Amino acid sequence: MKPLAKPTTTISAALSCDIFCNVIDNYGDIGVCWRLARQLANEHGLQVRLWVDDLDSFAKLCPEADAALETQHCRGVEVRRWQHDFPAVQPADLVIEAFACKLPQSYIEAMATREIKPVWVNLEYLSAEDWVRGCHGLPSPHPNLPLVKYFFFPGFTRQTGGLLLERDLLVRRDAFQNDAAQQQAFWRSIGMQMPAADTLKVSLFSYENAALGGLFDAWSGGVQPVLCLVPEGRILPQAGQYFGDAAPCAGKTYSRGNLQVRVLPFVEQERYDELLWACDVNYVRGEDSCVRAQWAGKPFIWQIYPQHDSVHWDKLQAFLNLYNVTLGAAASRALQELWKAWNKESGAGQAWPGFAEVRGELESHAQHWVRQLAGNNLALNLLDFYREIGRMRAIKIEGQ
Ligand code: TRH
Repeated sequence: MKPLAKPTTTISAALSCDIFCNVIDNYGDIGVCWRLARQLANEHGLQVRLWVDDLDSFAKLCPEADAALETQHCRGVEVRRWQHDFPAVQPADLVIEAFACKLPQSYIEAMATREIKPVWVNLEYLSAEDWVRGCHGLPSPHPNLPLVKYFFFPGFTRQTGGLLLERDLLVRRDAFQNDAAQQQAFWRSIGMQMPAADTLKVSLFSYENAALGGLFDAWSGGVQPVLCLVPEGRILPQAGQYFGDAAPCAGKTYSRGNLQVRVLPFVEQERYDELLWACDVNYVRGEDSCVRAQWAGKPFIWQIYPQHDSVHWDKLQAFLNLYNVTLGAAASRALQELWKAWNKESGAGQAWPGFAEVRGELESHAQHWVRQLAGNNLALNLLDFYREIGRMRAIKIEGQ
């Protein structure tokens, strides 16, 4: 693997950052914010305060956290409960509102009173759609305060803000994949022996999906043994139902034909990567797990977060268009068929054999894709953006 590009930005340890996270549902909002907070604090030396309005969700990703506390320190980050009565605090130098959550009015007013105004960024959802590159970095002046908010879009091309990637992630991934002892330790940690070499290992993190039974049928009736690892969550009742169990829970194992299903506990965020690295194929969903599956360099199937107006189909197709550019025609067709069947919740069992047939090509492609993306690091881009805004402001003041 090629070494990653050297960080282009060094920021003084005194730089402070407030990240605001409103948990809408599931774990994606807090998943992204928590990952970014740790990176800014631990890799770039920022003083990070993470304001979260749902500490129970946060504690799932970071089990050492105490959801009852108003203030706590976790992994180098100050984690604060974000509640209605917002305390009078000094706003940070860099203010990140995640996914257009609404900042407290008192905080916005306090930002406006700072002599050097904070760099205020709205970190948007990830999308591969073309319009993103035109909107990345755009300013939005506040209607009546001397403040400007900037749109910062993650993405897959150089014209966007890139993706969250820890500095050592790919090195740790490679070390894990080349070390049988680390892999054995992983399997032991989930209460299992290392599976036989001919077993296909699949992780399945997904929303409810009516196509699950068909997929399980394809695996149970297939020629290759399949071990499917299902983290506790929204798909679990359906997985249990398939095996006639109304109370599936972590630790249970089910078998039918050539399929074995094991239910896993929801693990802390850092450990989820190991699950992706240990498997041959990963089913992921939403936003953050989808990015992690890409860093794993393995074939994956993405269940996109469904939106009422069906705009998620455009988003899915935009990603497929980009991802499939350098993929052979047969592999591209097989991948699209399974992804679309899984997202339509119909026909995933029929689409599976085609996908399994091109798995080797999909795996090389997945590794090539990682190399293509790895130099475009969101945290570094964000810090470069911060510096650039500061530089532009200085020029403007000098020119006045
Ligand atoms: O949970 P998600 O579906 O999250 C979201 C939200 O619904 C959000 O509102 C929506 O806008 C967004 O999707 C698109 O999927 P996501 O983004 O993959 O987040 C899951 C997080 O949980 C991710 O950080 C990985 C983590 N995780 C663990 O930490 N441990 C686990 O065992 C598993 C399975 C996941």
